[in-house]
Amino acid sequence: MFSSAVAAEEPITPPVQVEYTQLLIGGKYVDSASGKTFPTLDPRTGEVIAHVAEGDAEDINRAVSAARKAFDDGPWPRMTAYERSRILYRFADLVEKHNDELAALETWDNGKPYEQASLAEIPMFVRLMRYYAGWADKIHGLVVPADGPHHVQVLHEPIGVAGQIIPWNFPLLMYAWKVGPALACGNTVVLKTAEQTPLSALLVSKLFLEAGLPAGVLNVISGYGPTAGAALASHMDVDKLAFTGSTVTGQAVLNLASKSNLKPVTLELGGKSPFIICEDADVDQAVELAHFALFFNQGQCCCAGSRTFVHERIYDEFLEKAKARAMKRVVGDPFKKGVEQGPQIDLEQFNKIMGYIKSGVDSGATLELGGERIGTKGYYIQPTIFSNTKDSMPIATDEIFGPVQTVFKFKDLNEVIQRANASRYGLAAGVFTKNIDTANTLSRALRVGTVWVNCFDVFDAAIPFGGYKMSGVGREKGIQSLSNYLQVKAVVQHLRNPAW
Ligand code: TXE
Repeated sequence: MFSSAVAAEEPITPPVQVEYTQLLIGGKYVDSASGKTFPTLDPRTGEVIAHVAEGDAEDINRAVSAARKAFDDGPWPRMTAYERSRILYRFADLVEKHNDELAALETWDNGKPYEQASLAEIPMFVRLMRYYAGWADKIHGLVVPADGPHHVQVLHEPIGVAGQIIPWNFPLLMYAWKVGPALACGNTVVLKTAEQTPLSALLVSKLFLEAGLPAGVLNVISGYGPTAGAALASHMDVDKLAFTGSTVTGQAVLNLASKSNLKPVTLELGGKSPFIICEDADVDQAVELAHFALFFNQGQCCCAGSRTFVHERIYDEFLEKAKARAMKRVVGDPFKKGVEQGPQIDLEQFNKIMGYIKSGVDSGATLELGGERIGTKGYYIQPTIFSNTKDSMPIATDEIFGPVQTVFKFKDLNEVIQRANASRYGLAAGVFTKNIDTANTLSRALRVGTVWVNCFDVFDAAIPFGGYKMSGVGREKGIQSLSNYLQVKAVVQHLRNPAW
């Protein structure tokens, strides 16, 4: 039996009200130009939480104009870097003060456990903002020694208006990853949130205005991808595009960017990350970490450890213990204390995951655990485990983005390296071993942007994150993210008296 009975109970009333449902353009909350709205749904029930202004191409135009004006006429890029830094710090303080309210809205709109949002995600948001606030007045160029009678400066300037498109799995954290570095570098922003989760970005942006962010510096558009998102990606007056989402949509926005004004694009896309458990591993610890690596956030993580490779000597013990752990996973109303797993984001994702579970069974993998919907309301899925999975099956190659763990057996390091790398993705990997030589060998051999050794999902603000191969282009977080939002200008000055 799963510890999932709570899903059947009446949903808890969220301890928060929805106050902001309009678009944020030029420092004001406004209706969409068309007057249209769309419903945002509670994943616990499928019921409407609120109707939100639906931005489309016309609203993107309005938002880009506002961002353009705030960039070209100021004050943002012309303010002192110290003053920009202070606004970001003030914003972080306000977010910290409103931690519980923001966490409640995030849980309501997304379905993630409230404890996860309030104890981890909002504090991480605050940490990210303070990290970028700290950078704002430390971005500077170089003076380089060039041949000839020249004084050469390399200036780092803000790139201009940044268009940013984010997904629904970590609405506030994705906001922080994108908006933090863009504003710290002196850019202005038009942010398009995911249609499934528009609410928390609208609330948190109100705090930004309260912190003193000038009008037009940050504009937030709720709306759909093919309308608002595509208009942003193809806008001629947007100087840079940052996108997080599926690989297919990433390809589409790259196309739109290249066909319009060749704006540079950073992409953070899908993954199928291997989690490799070596023969010397402590099995109990490995089970717990592999469980966390896959099931965290309902399995809706781009870097989820979704291919669990276990050495053959400990495979049987691992599988039994992994099943026992997953059976104890507490699934239910995410507002309830102690709940580890809430509902999936929406019906579309729910159907996609159930389709993959069926495909796993149909293609001959062994369904060790779960595989069913929980309850009749909302999008709850049992923690699910497959074994006897062939590397070529769709459940082994595709991003399922749900609570489905697939366990594979391996014999030696060379074999597991080859199999782990045999993926079109290259976002992240986990390695579990006590042997430092094994850890180093795997870390170097795996073609991924992040290797977590004896840990997983460590997301410090200073650590760069991004993918190899079809998992993306560029890095976010850390010092690396700043270069996404900076232009480099060389100023070459002829010296009349080179002796000095
Ligand atoms: O993603 P989309 P979806 C993966 C995951 C999931 C799958 C589909 O496997 O099951 O993607 O999810 C906007 N032009 N990830 O459909 O479509 C859209 O409005 C411009 C991995 O939600 O990529 C939203 O704001 N924008 C991932 C954002 O793109 C467009 C997180 C993401 O939506 C657009 C989410 C268009 N034509 C899903 N079409 C990760 N890397 O973490 C859509 N959008």
